[in-house]
Amino acid sequence: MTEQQTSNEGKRPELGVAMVGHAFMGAVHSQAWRSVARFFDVPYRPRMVVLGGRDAGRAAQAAERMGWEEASTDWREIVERDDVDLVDICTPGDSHAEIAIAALEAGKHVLCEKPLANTVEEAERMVAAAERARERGVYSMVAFNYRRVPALALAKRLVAEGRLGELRHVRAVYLQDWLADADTPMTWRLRKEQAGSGALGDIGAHIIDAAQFVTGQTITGVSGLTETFVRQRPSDGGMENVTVDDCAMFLGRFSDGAVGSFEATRYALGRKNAMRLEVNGSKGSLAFDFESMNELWFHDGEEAPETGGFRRIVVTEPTHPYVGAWWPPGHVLGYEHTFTHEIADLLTAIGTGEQVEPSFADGLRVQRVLEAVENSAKNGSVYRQV
Ligand code: SOE
Repeated sequence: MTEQQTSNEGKRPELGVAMVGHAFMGAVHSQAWRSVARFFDVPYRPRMVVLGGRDAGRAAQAAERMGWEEASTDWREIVERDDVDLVDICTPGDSHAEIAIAALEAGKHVLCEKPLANTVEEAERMVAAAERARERGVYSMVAFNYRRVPALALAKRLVAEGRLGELRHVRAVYLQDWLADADTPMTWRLRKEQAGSGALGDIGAHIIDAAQFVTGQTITGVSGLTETFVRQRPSDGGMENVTVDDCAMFLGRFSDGAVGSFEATRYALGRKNAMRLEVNGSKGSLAFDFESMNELWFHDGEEAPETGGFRRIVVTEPTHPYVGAWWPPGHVLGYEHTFTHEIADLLTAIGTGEQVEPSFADGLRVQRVLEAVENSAKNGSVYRQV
C-alpha cells in the first residue's frame, strides 16, 4: 500500500453498496468490499449499507458478522433505496436476471456472480438492460474472479505481448471432489431450476471465461459430453433426483485457430480446487494451477534447449498485475484477493466512465458456450457452433 493510497482514503466519496445473498460468495465479496479502499487507490469508499437474505434472523446475523450496517429480507426494497448506488448479486442463478434487471432499471450499478444467468434468454435480457443502463452512466460486471488472479492476468499479458506466438492448444480443467461421496446431501447446486446446470455452469464457466480471457480469442464451436454419476441424493429424510450434470467435458475451436479441451467435474477425488490452464503457442507455453495460485509456469521456446524448459515464475513482484498494492515479494496472496481486485477494477471503471470487463456481454458469450455444450452432449456430442 503506498502513502498516497492511505492518505486519500478519507477524502473519497462514498458509494452505497447492497449485497443480496450471504453464503460462500456473500462472505468472500464482503471481505473484498471491506478491504478494497484500504489497499487500492479506488475513486470511492464503499459503504456496506444493507445485506439481503430470505430469512430475517440469518440475514441479520450474517450482516453483523460480515460488517453490513443492516439486513433486509426484501431485495425489491433494497434496489430502490436512495442510499444504495450498487447492488452485488450473490444468489443462486435463478434470481440473477430478475434482481439485476430491476437494479439496473433503478439506476444502480450491478456486480453479478457467475454464471451470469441460467439460460441464454435470461442473459440476453440482462445484456439489453445493461446496455440501456450504460447510456445513463450505470455500469455492470459479471464476477469471473479468476481473471483477477495475478498469475492469470500475467498469462494474458504474456500472450498479448506475443511471447507465446501463434496459439495452438488450450488445455483447461476445473477439478473438485466435494460430490465424490454419493451420500453427500442434496444442495441447490444440483437442481436445474435453481442452478441452471451442474459442474458445467458452476466451474466449467470459469475455465471457459479464463481461456477466452488469457488467449484473447472466443470459442466458436464445441463438441460436448456430460454425465451424472449419482442420480439421487439424500434430502429431508428421503431421496431427491439430481437434475444437472456432475461432469462436463468438451472440445472447442477458438476464433483465431487454436483448439481446446475442457473438463469440469466435482468427482476428481483428491482435487479440491484445481482450476488449471495450459496454453501452447508457436514460440512458448504457459501453465497455471489455482492450487498454487501464486505461480505461473512459462516455457520460452526461443531459448536454447540446453537452458530452456518450464520456469516457475513466483507472481509476487510489484510489477506483476495487482500485486503492488499488497505485500513485499514472496508474501503470497489467496482466493479472497481475486475478489478485491475485481471490485477495485469495477470501482475504477465507474469513476473513469469506462466499461469494465467481464461485462454482461462477456457473460452472455460464456452462456452461449454452456448452451452449445449442453446441446451437443444431448445430441451425441455432435459439433455445435456457438
Ligand atoms: C463451488 O463449486 C464453487 O464455490 C464455485 O461456485 C466457485 O465459483 C468457485 O470459485 C469455487 O467453487
